[in-house]
Amino acid sequence: MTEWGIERAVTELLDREATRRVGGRITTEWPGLDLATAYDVQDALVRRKVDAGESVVGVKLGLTSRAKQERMGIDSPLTAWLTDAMVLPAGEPVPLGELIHPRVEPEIVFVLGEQLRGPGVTAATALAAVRSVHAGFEVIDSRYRDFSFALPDVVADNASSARFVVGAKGLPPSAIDLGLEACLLGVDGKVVASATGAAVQGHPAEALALAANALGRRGVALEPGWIVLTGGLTDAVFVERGQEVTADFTSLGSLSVTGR
Ligand code: OOG
Ligand code: MG
Repeated sequence: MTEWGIERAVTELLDREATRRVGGRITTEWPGLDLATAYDVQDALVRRKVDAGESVVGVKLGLTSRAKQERMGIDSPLTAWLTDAMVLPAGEPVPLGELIHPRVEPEIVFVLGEQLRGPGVTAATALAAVRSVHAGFEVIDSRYRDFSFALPDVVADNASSARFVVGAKGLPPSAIDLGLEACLLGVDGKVVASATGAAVQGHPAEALALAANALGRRGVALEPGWIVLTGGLTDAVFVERGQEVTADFTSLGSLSVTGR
C-alpha cells in the first residue's frame, strides 16, 4: 500500500462511496491528517467528481447546531461542496440502494442572488446577497463506520454529503424572521424533533456568513445561483424502506421523503 496522502485518501473515500462500504477513520492510520490537509482532501475529492462530469452547485455547512454537534461529538462547524449529482428532486424517494446508511436532517436553504466573498462578511451582508430561502432536507451518508469520525475525517469525506432536497417554495429573506422560523421533524407521522432557525449559529444568516468567510480564506467566493445548506436544525434520523420523514416549517412549507 502507498503511504497515506491526499490522493490516497481521495481514492479511498470515493471507492467507499462507489462500492457502498464503510471503513475506519483515516486519522487512525494517518495522524498527520490535520484540518488544513483535510480541506485539501475535500477539494481534491470534489475535483475528481468534477473531472467525472459533475458540477459544483453550491456549498453546505455542517455541525452548525448544538443538536448536531452533540450527536457527532464535534463542536466546530465545517463547510463542504454540493454537486448536481447530489440533487434529489422534491417528492422523489431516498434511493436506499445507492447509499450506505443514509440519515435525513431538515435544513434551511439559501439560494444566492449575488456573489459573497469573505473575509469580512456579516450576517446582514450575507442575508442581503440571498435571493430566496427554502425548506430543505439533507441526506447524509458517512463513509465511516457508524458515522464515527474526528473533525479532519469528516471534512475529508466532504462532510458526509450524499443527496439534498430543496423545497419548491422560495421566499425572499425579508419576508420571514428566520430565527423564529420553526421546523417540526416527523417520522411516519410522529414528531421526533423540533427547532427554530436560531438553532443554527443563532441565525441561519450567521451560518451563511461563516461559510463565506471560511471559503474566502481559501480564495473561494460563493457565486450567484449557488445553493447553501445552512446545517441540520435537529439531529438526523435514519430512513428505512417505506418510512416517511417530514419537515413542517412555519412559513417555508412542508417537505417529505420516503425511503425506497
Ligand atoms: C456530518 C455532516 C453534518 C450538518 O448539517 O450538520 C451536516 C455528519 O453529521 O455526518 O451535514
Ligand atoms: Mg447537513
